[in-house]
Amino acid sequence: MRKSLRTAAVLICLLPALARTVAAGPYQDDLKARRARAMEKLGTDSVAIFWSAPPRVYSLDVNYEYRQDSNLLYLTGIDQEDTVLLLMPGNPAKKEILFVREADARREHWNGHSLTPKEAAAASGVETVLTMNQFEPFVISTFSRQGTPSIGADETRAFGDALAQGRATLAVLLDAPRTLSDAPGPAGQFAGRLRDRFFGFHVVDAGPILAELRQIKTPYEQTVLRKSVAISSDAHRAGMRAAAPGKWEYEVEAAIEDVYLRNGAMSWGYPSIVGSGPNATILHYQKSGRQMQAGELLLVDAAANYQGITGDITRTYPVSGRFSPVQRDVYEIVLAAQEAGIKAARAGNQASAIQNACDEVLRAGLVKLGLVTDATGMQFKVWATHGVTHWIGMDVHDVGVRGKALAPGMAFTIEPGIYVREAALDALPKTPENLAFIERVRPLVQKYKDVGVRVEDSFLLTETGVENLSGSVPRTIAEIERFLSTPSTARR
Ligand SMILES: [Mn+2]
Repeated sequence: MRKSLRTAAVLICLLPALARTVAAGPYQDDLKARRARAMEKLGTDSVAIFWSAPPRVYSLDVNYEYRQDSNLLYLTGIDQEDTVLLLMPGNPAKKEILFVREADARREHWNGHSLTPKEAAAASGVETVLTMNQFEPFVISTFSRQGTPSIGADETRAFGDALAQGRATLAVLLDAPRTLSDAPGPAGQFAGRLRDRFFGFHVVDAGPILAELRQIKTPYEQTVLRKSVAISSDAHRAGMRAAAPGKWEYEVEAAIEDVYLRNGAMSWGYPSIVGSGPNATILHYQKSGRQMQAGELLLVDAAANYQGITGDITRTYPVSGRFSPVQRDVYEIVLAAQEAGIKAARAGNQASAIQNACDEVLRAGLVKLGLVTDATGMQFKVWATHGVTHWIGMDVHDVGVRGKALAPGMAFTIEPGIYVREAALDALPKTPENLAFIERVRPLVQKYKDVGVRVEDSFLLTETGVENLSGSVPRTIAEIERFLSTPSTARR
């Protein structure tokens, strides 16, 4: 009796300490605020369910490095398999419920520690954490309006009333079907099974709500983004130091990714693109298997995933340290296009204003080089083949609301490029106009053949204007040539 009293006293002392670990710091505060904003948009008649990503097989019994679902990571910060977040904005107290996998000594011996509910609560700031074996019973009791003993029978009453009145909503992340015969994804299938058994609700896609939230970076996310892009910028400078005639593309890739890991990045944000000579004209070249030759350009598109946020940076530079006149011609157009894009990146403008500003410079420049004969139309897209801006964040091509005007907190790239590939002419439909065009530009294509240039930086729009987060990586011809001519040990 005495002993158990003492235990009780110890427990009482521990409780306030526990409560403190549940709101552990600025990251947890930010995660809470993200969930609160999501719940505000979901409304009190809804329940939203977010699942962790499944593990992906690399080969046989080896998996790829685990990559958490971006939306779950955005809402919880939990980078662990078998995790589900359930939001019930109508509950009086327990609006957020996290489910994590049960302890398993054998699995943890092989694969490492799993977060206990207490640890998951501290990491995410979600106060109510249950184990995965309670997930289905929780959902069934909620949708059958039986009350949910695991969090208190009264908690889910508002949702039960909404179900009874036929106005409840189930929000999950639905994949856009490519064809009507495509099976829905796991979340869609789960929603379908619930609809087969229960009534009074309709299913909505939570994707647009998350896209809208993720498009505006919180101050906490902005700090992480700055750090992430700073690591990637260091990595690009290390790559520039590693490039030289006779070196292999993979040596540059190794120098870049070395910087990621040394600075505590989780991984790359996307596989590094390191393309020399003709490979510079392959947009997603990933083999990094070629030996660089003197006189060629090297195009490097690479960025780290640091704490779940990735920037996006591309630099193109001469392997021998100096641009040839032909390379310089193309580089100057691309750089001028990027400058025009940066000027258009103002709050209130559409993202399409950036695209249009870049396009105008690219088109005029290509006309001047003779690679384009039509000074007004879209012919220049033969050489400037991709869009010049996209959102960045948890995903390198991050989610956002189409058509929403640029606003403080938005982060994006500006990345014009020109790629002169002889094969691009062969791919044109053989119309009389195209045949005339091919005839006229053929000699210029010979002159500029295999020149691929992209200049890409990561930008953040703030209250004071647009900020180039990767501006420390040499970018102008003068900056690049100066950097590459400085002895390696002195280049920083
Ligand atoms: Mn990009």
